[in-house]
This record gives sequence, structure tokens and C-alpha cells, in this order.
Amino acid sequence: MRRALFAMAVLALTASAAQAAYEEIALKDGGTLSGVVRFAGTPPKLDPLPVHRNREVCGEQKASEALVVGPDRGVRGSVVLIGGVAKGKKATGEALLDNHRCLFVSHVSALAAGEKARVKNSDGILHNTHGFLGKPTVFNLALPNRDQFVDITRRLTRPGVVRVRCDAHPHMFAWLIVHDSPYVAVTDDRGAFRIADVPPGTYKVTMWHEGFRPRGVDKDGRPLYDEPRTITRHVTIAPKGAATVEFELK
Ligand SMILES: [Cu+2]
Repeated sequence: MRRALFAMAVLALTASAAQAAYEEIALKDGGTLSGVVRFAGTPPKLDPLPVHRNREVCGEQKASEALVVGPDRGVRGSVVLIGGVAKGKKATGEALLDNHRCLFVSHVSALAAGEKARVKNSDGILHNTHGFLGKPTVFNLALPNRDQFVDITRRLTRPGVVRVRCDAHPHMFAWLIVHDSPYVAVTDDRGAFRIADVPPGTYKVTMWHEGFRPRGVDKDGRPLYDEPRTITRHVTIAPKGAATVEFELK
């Protein structure tokens, strides 16, 4: 009897998780969360990444984008996610992952699950854009032609961190952070971000940044870094209020 009850409870949990899809509503009193991610201490100097193929187009080497520290120690490419927003604004953005001069532009993108996402090749050489959600592949796209687009919206229906690489060029890698709501942003060159139209409430806010301490290379010559890191805060956003939060990356 107890086991049967337990099984039913598990089923109920699974069902409620499946039904807890994000709901778009009209917001009247949404607030704003803004802030900055700064590097604490002296940032490590990252070695440039050697280019192994298509040097005539790509050049000899590319700067690593695993850690980019700008003015006032602002960190570019950190992701800030507001957790637990079940109802809120409509996702209106579009993620474009461009293979541009043998780099992924942008190196870090964030979007809501189901929001439009496309991969582009701006170069006249073959790139192969390969995305992994954990171990499994979520997309694997050979893009031989210049100005070729592939829509990957339907490959990104589950929240999570998608690691992207180019199978043709070991120096090329990027990140797509897929969130369960549109309340997510990537920091700019100054380390700043802004998320608007947040329903009033208290939220768990998470800062994510890819690993940047070098850990050598794999057998294909891909650069390895340590694990991504996260910092979590609780933030209250008042009706039509403006909350701020700062994160320190070390
Ligand atoms: Cu490539």
C-alpha cells in the first residue's frame, strides 16, 4: 500500500513538472533587475588558441573567449537567470549563433526554451556546428555555404546548458544557455545586464560563467577549462521597482 502511494506521488510529481510550462501573461506592474558581474583579483592570462585548418581564412590563432574582462573589471559573457518565474512576459528575442571569421558570435547566448534560435555560417568555408546538452547531441549541422542558416528552435525545448563546438575547427566553441522563462540575460562588454518586466516577487537569481582556468587540450586539440561556476542570490523585486545585484567572479 505504501509503495503504491509512493508510486502515485512520483507520477503526480512528474505530471506536475510536465504541466509547469511557462505561461505568457499581460504584465502591469513588472519591475527591473539590473546589475554587473566583476572579476575579483587578477584575471588569468589565457593563451591564444592555435588554428589547425583553413588558416588562409581563420588566421594562425584566435584569442580565447573563456574569460573576457573589460573596463572596471566587468566580465563579458556571464549569464544571469531569474529562477521560478512561471508566468510573465512574452519571449520576443531571437538567438543567432553565427560562424563568423572562424569564431562563434556570440560566444555566449541565452534564450527561453522555445524561443527562436538559428545557426548561421558567414564564412565561405565548412563549419560543423555541434551542440551537446550534457552528453547527448541536440544538434549537429554541417554548414558548407556562406550565408547559410539552420533553424534550431525545436532542438532547444529543454532548459539547460548547451555546449557548442565546431567539429571542423577545434579552437571554436560557444555556449547556449536555455532557460525555462525569458528572464535571462548575458552580460555585455562592461559586465552589465538588465532584465525588464519581471513580475514582483522574491527570486533565486543565478549567475553562470563558463570555466576559464586552463586544463590543457583534448586529443583533438580542443582547449579544456575547469568546470563552469555559479553564484546564487535571493533578490526581491517590488511592483514597478528597480532591483540591482552584483556578482564577483573569482
Ligand atoms: Cu568551424
